[in-house]
Amino acid sequence: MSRALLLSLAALALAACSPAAPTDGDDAVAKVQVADALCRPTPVGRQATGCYLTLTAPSDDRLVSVSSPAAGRVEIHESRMESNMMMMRELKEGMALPAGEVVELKPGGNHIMLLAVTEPLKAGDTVPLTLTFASAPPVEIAAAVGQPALTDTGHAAH
Ligand SMILES: [Cu+2]
Repeated sequence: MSRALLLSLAALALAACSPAAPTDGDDAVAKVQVADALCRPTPVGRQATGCYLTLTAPSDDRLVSVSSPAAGRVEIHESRMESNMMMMRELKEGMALPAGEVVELKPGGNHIMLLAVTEPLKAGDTVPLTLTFASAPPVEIAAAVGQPALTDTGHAAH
């Protein structure tokens, strides 16, 4: 075999390699994984309550909004301690979801806030939630209603 032929075969092999390399994003409609969805029962006489869940986005994304037929309005909240009081604030821009990272919404931290809840939520009920993301398709889930386990802060603030 001549040297020139060997070189051209090598070039062909290289050329065949690069464009045919499989892309790792072959699942173009990868969904955000949602787990452990739980809403607290509505306190007696109140129409607002918090929901918690964990989100894992396949690529960098953002939880932009949540809706539910069980609530007139749903907001994404953060909780912070201010002067020894737990304060809540709406995250108007939603929440960043870094690729592959498990993002927890939990008591004492970020949570989903159901407002103007139409019917009282009792333990054992389920609440349909639709989560909307900046890039990934929306995800519909049924969150269980119940009391979350106490967190390491020792009290059950939402
Ligand atoms: Cu809240």
